[in-house]
Amino acid sequence: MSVRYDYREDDRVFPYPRELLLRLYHTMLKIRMFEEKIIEVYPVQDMRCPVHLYIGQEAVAAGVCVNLNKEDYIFSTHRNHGHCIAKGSDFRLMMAEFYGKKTGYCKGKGGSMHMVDPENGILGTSAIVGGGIPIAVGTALASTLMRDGRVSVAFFGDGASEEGTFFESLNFAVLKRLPVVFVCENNFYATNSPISQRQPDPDIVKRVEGYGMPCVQVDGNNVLSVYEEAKKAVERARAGRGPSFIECRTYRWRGHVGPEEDFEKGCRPKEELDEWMKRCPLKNFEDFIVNNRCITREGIEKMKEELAVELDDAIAYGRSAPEPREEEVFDDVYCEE
Ligand SMILES: Cc1ncc(C[n+]2csc(CCOP(=O)(O)OP(=O)(O)O)c2C)c(N)n1
Ligand SMILES: [Mg+2]
Repeated sequence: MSVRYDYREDDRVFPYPRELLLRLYHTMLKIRMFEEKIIEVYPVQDMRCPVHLYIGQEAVAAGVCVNLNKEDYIFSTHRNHGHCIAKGSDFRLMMAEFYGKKTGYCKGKGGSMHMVDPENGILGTSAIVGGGIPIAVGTALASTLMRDGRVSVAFFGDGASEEGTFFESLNFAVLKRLPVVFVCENNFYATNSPISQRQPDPDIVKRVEGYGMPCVQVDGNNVLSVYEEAKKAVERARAGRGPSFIECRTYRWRGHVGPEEDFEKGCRPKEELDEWMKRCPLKNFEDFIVNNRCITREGIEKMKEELAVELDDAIAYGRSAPEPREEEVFDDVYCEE
């Protein structure tokens, strides 16, 4: 990290305002508890869409999105819950979508992988690996032409950084100095393939450097490191100085898809997870803010209790919401006559 954050001044943990630290923590906690709730309810089998859980990666979504305005755009992937929550999506409407209900974000037609929440700048998340990256470049081009001052952020994984669209998007964004931030969450796996078996060099940032934009690799489990780099990138984009690339090194705790762990199936070594769990983005940051007297442990417990109530309410809402009707199946579907 380039800045120190180890002492206090009044209500700041130098140089950060207390309010910012609490907001970052609260966002990560929301994401963690949302995913844990899905793990709890999923075995009942009334939530039928596939879910790709974000536990372990919370610091990336929280650290980036705190720098964005409601109007700014984000694009995400099959693993999108954290990004949507950090950008402001509503628990109830997310859960209703996951239960396939009419009041969900896509009227029950998208499920977890295909979230759309335009009010919060989420024009779409795509399960097509790498699919969101050129679309973010497209909205950034639109923002430049319309001078609307918006920034676009593309979140994607290490696997997506191996798609052709990724490289084409980087080139065009640099060429046109577009207000876009590329955030690659390198969790070292694309489904069950480790990056060591896919790339001669696991540093994604090195492959991007030649495109001529600021590129940085950060500890994706340290929310303040992510925050600092994202802040610079967003400011740069907003000032019309072009795109940036951030590689966030992190790790997903659950299997690629579904609520279970995948170690017993032989997908990855358990020791690897154990190492990453010691670097839990939430727990470590919680200790940091408590030790710096931003909040007490009781204050944290209160936050957790409030979120637990909200999540129970969202599950009840999702379960009891009306089903879409059969005659609505082609509504909002665009096709040539
Ligand atoms: C174009 C395309 N190719 C393959 C797939 C199948 N697929 C779904 S997720 C995934 C892995 C993606 O890995 P990564 O980008 O690292 O994201 P992560 O799951 O680690 O978050 C693959 C290959 C797909 N959905 N789309
Ligand atoms: Mg990955």
